[in-house]
Amino acid sequence: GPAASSPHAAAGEDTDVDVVVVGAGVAGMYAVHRLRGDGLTVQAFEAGSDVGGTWHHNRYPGARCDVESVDYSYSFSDALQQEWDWSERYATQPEILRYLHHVADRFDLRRNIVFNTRVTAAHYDETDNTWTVTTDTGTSLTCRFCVFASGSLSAVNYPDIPGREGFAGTVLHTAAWPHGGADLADKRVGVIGTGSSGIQLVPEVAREAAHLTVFQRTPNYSIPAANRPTGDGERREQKAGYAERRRKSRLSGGGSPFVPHAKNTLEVDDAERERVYEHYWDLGGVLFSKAFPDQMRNEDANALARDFAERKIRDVIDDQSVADDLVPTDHPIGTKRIVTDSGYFQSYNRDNVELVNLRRTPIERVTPTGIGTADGNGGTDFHDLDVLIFATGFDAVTGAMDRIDIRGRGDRTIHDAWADGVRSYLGLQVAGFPNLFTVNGPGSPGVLANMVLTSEDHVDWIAGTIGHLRSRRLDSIEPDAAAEQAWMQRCGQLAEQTLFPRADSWYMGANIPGKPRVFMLYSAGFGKYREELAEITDAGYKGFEIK
Ligand code: N01
Repeated sequence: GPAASSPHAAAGEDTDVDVVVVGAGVAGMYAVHRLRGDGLTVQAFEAGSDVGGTWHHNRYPGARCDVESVDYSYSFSDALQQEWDWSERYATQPEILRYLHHVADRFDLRRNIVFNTRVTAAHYDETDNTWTVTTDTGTSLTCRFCVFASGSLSAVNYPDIPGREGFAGTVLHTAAWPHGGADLADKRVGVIGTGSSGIQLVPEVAREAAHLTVFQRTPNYSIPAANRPTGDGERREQKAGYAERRRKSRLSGGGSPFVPHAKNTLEVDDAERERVYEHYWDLGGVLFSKAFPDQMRNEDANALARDFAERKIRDVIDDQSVADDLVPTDHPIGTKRIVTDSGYFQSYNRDNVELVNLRRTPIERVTPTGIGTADGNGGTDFHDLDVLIFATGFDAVTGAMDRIDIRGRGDRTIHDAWADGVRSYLGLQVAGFPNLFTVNGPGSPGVLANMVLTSEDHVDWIAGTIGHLRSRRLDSIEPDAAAEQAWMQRCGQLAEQTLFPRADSWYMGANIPGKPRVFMLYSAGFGKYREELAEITDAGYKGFEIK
């Protein structure tokens, strides 16, 4: 087994390995590299058949990242930064996965990762301060530290729709897409869900399928990616300026080198406002959230941004009665993640694409041959389908860990610890779970920022903290319950200053029935978070108990 091949790091260590890393996506891969480089013995487990996490599983046509590739890439090695060439501004999933495979090869990461193996349990033993990690292949090994790099958007959500199991055609989920691809040519395809995944997928399916029915519960804001190939000159410039680009990103709110306009929405005249909106719209995708500093805080400001977006959306749709159903009406723009698309709304101008508004005509059930929706007159409309695609998202931020039997002090499970609302100190540790670390955990900027940089930051902090303990011959670190509570309160207060709590979003846990409604992230920005984390650490790990 993996344990046998791992030499003990230091005399007197009584565990199989120093660290177990859960997950080999962007965060887990770097954790293996960094912790191993610090002289620790590391064993990673990955449920997928290879590295890549999100980019390994989400292979649906049209999948791309909504952060520019030049930013959504590792910064830990300048040689890596300089040698890798991105072909376009927003790379496709296959290119991002190729990059991650390149990283795994270049740094020889796979030798510390066991694939096709899902961690099912992690139990803390108080008597000897060790963790025992168990997997679905029967492996069980002990370690001093656990690093959960299990992802913020990895626990796949299938909605509980009556009859779902009985569909006789092909069932797919965007986040568990078949590796050989799916044959949609000349098929009647249904897509449930119009979040980022659904909206990226729709134009691709529309081109391929005989007929596409989109089942939309909530219309979403989506902004063209403004994607384009990266030219040689641009690439040279980007590489020459990488250090400065990274420096700006680390000071920014979202982890990429973009800042909002200098003035607030309501401080500029109509002409200037329109110019600023056009500029940020043209930058593409989520960057529109950053047009004005007050856009995510002030409802009147947000309403003006919504008006602009609505005009843009209506502009590209031929039939304005279809546009009526596609224009979002129930949430401020940006409070659900703005989607980055390539021709989404235009898809509805095609003869083979049909929109079903589930607010008006809800799904009644899935049948063996398709989906039945209420027809509005007490009857049922049947939509015949060969393929049914769930683009219904994830149990976000907490779901991956919540599904694992994680037990800390007193045999308390993480599920119990989070039952009344998620708790974490800094998104890095949970009280009662000594030496267990989370990467991009709840209470950190996580998915609100560029996940490659946030992952590197968290892994570096974890490695630094383990180094701190070892050099002082200390055994364990965990947050004080009081510090944790204060931190979550602060996250809640920060969120209250924004419009985020106004949407039924996965940020709020609202997409999962029964999940506590809490804004799960730190919303004051990546740069501000880094500052706070550094202050706390430099003040001798304030709020942590170290023994
Ligand atoms: O998931 P989602 P996603 N009946 O939860 C609908 C990142 N990402 O996979 O809004 C009918 O956003 C649900 O409807 P509603 C990105 O951060 C990025 O699309 O709950 N419909 C919604 O429309 C993103 O935000 C990219 O009313 C049901 C959809 O399913 C995050 O991942 C690409 C339903 C789910 O949307 C998640 O995106 C992909 C039901 N019972 C993902 N249940 C990039 O571009 C759910 N829905 C980088």
